Amino acid sequence: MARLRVILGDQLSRDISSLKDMGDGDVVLMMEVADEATYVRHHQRKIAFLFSAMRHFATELRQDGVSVDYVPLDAPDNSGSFTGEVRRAIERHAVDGVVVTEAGEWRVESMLEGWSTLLDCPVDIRPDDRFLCARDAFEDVSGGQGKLLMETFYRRMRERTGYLMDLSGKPEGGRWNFDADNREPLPESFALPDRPSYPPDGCTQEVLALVRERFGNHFGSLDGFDYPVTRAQALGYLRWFVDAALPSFGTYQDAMRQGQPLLFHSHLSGLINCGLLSPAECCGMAEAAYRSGDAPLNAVEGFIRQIIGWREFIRGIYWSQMPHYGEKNALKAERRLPDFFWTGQTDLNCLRQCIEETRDNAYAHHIQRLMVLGNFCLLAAIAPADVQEWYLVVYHDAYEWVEMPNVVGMILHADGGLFATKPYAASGNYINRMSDYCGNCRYDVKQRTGPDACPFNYLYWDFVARNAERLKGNRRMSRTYATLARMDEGKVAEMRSQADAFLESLPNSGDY
Ligand code: FAD
Ligand code: DLZ
Ligand code: SF4
Repeated sequence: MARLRVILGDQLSRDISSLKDMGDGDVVLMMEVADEATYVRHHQRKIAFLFSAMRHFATELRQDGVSVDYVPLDAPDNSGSFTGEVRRAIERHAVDGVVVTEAGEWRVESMLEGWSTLLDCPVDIRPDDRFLCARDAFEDVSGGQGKLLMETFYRRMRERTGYLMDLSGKPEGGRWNFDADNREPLPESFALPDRPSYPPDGCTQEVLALVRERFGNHFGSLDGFDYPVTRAQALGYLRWFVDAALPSFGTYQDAMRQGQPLLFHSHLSGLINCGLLSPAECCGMAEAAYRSGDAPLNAVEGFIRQIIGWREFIRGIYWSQMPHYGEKNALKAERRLPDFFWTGQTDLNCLRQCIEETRDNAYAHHIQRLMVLGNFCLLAAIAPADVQEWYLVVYHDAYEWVEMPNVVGMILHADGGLFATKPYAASGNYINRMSDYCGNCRYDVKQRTGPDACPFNYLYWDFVARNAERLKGNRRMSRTYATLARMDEGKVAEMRSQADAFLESLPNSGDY
């Protein structure tokens, strides 16, 4: 019985469940389809990265003797959709069934679930065991029905996986979490390591030309594209990160530096999310560096927490809350996304830097996404649907399962605090402490009102005052509300009216 093994663009792992027990006559189907590139208009670099990684993965499968049917975007008769291509492949290969690993996103999972009826063919949908917490184990690991806390989930994940546990079953170093050691700004003279670069080979150059031709009007730039796109390159990049950047990753995890988008961050998210690297091997290599004395505990614990903690937790939130999670809007945010998110044309230097880096690299690190861009969207009450679309479009690692909870829950508090104990709202003071952006800005981060005042300052107090009814009962906000209560009423009114005027002045055409 021959079966069609379907591999989606974020399933580029040799040991994925859909490739297990391959039999004679089985064919792997991979397809570049216009629907996936355009259901939101993804950043050009994201499309190029994924198509190149897919093409290289197909080549490697063929080198291993696997029969692969690869449908390029410009193939004649390409129907442009997953369902259309699976239908055509079933006809081409006369297979008796389809095998596929569950999809990362609800949207695509619904398609897979419809195939057996629509295509009149048995479809075996298998669990995605590359994740360390299965979808149906999330409720149990996260502690059931009560408040969902990442820290509770993370500790259980440490126990389940054994990462950084000592022989007596206690956390290494006597603490679960070394986050308090990981909030240093970067000293001015601190040297950054040189990153490896992977110049495009012939295959990637063809993909770059295709993307320029078909999606050249999408956001972002392809200039200087040098991502790893093969399994070997991805492994080499992980090795480089663990040896050269991981030792300082923890301490400077929250720092931002103008013109330096990556600092000590791993840049591994895209490689993990598309399957070229497994979360387990990333954590394993990092833990080995700690055990051999090559990386300190605060760095290794911080990195492993991002992966077995945040990444897995976020995925659990997504699947436990879909299909209506994206519609949440607890703070009733209705403003359209300002155009400068697409053009970078703003005189707020922190935003300009983060948007320009996003445009050039399809990357910004976590604190830029959370505390600069996300913080602005929260303070300015940008509609969650607009913010979700922007984050899904602009980052090379963006898939709805990871983007949506980070936007809806983490930055916008639109789910009313399902897992965040308080909104991540901050004034310009935080950005000034963690970056050198303010020194190069036309605004004065110390001023709260007046033409030179940092907009993050008056927007912050406007946000606090506007949401008082909902947030002042939150114990973690009590100091903020006590400060607001002590402020001169006239000063608060001045900040609020300046916030209104500033927000009203932002063009938002809705186009990109
Ligand atoms: P590092 O700082 O080196 O961290 C190591 C790894 O930890 C990452 O590669 C990633 O796999 C994981 N990780 C860290 N934080 C998170 C998190 N909050 N959620 C999930 N995984 C995490 N990450 C995505 O992979 N795709 C997204 O679409 C995405 N959208 C985001 C949107 C917002 C609003 C925010 C605040 C965060 C988002 N993140 C997303 C999480 C995080 O910002 C990125 O994973 C990280 O910046 C990727 O860079 P890195 O690989 O250098 O990460
Ligand atoms: C993101 C993306 C893009 C742009 N193009 C394709 C594609 O042509 N073929 C494909 O198999 N996957 C693509 N992807 C990734 C899918 O969107 C991703 O696999 C699903 O979102 C998972 O649910
Ligand atoms: Fe951003 Fe305000 Fe600093 Fe300017 S002064 S960079 S707007 S935080």
